Amino acid sequence: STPWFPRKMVDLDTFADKVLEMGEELDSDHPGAKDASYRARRAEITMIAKTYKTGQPIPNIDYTQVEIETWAAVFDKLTGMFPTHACREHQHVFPLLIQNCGYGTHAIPQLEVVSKFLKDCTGFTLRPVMGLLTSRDFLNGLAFRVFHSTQYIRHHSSPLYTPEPDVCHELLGHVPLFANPDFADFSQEIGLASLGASDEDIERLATIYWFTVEFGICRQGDQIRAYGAGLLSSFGELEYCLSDKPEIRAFEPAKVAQQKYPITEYQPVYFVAESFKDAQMRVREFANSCDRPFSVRYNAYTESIEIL
Ligand code: H2B
Ligand code: FE
Repeated sequence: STPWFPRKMVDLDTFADKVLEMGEELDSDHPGAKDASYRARRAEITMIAKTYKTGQPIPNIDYTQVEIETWAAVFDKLTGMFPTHACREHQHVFPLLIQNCGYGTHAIPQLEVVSKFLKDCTGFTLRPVMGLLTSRDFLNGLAFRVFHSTQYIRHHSSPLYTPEPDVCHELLGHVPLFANPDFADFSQEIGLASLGASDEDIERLATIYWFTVEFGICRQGDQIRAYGAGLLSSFGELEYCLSDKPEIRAFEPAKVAQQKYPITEYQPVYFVAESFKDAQMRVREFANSCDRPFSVRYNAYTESIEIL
């Protein structure tokens, strides 16, 4: 039988309190685990995600000076590398985010402003989330052009490290790409394939997501550049991924889906996309090979899924 899946945008409201780990408690190896005031601050911020409902504006956060300094440290390091390491789509959008969304060293951009900007560019919107969702829930959101975004920031003790997504990762890594129409189509394609998919197919799609949206690299003329958010938000791995150390293979979804990967170390293997359009067509082909007794289409007028 087909697993339940969201049919309407409002169905995403049911994901809010289904977070995996680190929603409210932190792992013992998290840099903020022993800092009671950090944990209290997080609880305050994740409250927004816990009670958020479709269609509401995302409340702004009054970020503290310490939080802004953490952001500034990450922002400075990464923006210094973007011109030589980020793909052209990321570089095209970044100045627009500075102009329109308050990107800069002196403030952490607000999700509501960024969400409105993305909506104008590609129809993508952000939804605040308390922590990690299951792969199924997270990918299902993409079918609606909804990206679940954390709103809290990493612990100030190690600004260049985080074991989980935080606003730096979302805003500097993911957001610029979701403003690109081809990348938005590509991401939604993975989301649509995940609706009602078997657990095995969810695992395969999550692996494809990992090697593209998180750790993807792409060919750009005679160069290779990063487009994955895990790379674009990691000072160390952004340098490493374009060095001669890792292995680089062509992006073929059926093969990518089988690839094992570490989550706490740099990736030993990356897959290079020829373009987002090409990657989207390949994922669509892959999705057609998955066993699902129906196909789906997103109706943007009604914000709902049609079953074909
Ligand atoms: N949840 C959240 N909140 N952010 C993510 O980036 C994320 C997630 N990634 N759940 C998912 C899992 C990803 O690793 C794949 C789809 O499993
Ligand atoms: Fe991410």
